[in-house]
Amino acid sequence: MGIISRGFGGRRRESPPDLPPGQYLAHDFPVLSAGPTPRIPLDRWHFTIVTETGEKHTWDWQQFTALPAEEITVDIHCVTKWSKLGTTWKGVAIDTLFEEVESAADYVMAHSYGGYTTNVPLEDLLDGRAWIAYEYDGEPLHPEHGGPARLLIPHLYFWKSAKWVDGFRMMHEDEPGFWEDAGYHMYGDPWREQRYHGD
Ligand SMILES: Nc1nc2c(c(=O)[nH]1)N[C@H]1C(S)=C(S)[C@@H](COP(=O)(O)O)O[C@H]1N2
Ligand SMILES: [Mo]
Repeated sequence: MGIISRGFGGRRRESPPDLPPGQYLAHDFPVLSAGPTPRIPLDRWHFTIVTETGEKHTWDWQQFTALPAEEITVDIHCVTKWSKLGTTWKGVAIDTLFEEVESAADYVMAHSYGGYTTNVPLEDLLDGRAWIAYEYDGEPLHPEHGGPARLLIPHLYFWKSAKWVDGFRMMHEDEPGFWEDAGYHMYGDPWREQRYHGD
């Protein structure tokens, strides 16, 4: 078999160490949306946190983009098995929003324009682990990828990163969002391959 060079047929295919189990590298940026892309004019955009006591904190676009923002470079992992390494974003850390919000609840339901929802423990949104991103790759976030602004929680499967996000509802108990209610995992850690309920 001398005509087959080493490394072509002779080696097991190994996934790169920075890919969670079962994932492959995507070189484009797939669009995954469960419905039509909502178009939200910036002068009508709002983001609202409703606490467990019913208190509301709202930012309009001007107030939101006046908050301190960060450049973020992270890997993202979709449950349909594509991953994208080193994506770059600009956004506001969720920590920054919670400097203005008093809450004793442990869970968040993220809500989006268009009706999508997804649940996340509050602690997973804090300590610099999640953002509301409004730029991707140096450009305003494209509507198909969730613009004007989307949640970005890179350490969980990407369905948790709600596109067109418009608010959080604080909850004492964990409740399923859109995909979680359809059988996907309540938490969704890609490194533990928590794809579906029961994984
Ligand atoms: N509002 C909303 N957010 C969403 C979705 C959706 O259908 N609606 N799909 C989720 C899923 S399953 C994935 S993989 C990512 C896809 O983001 P992208 O289209 O920017 O790649 O968005 C997540 N956020
Ligand atoms: Mo996904």
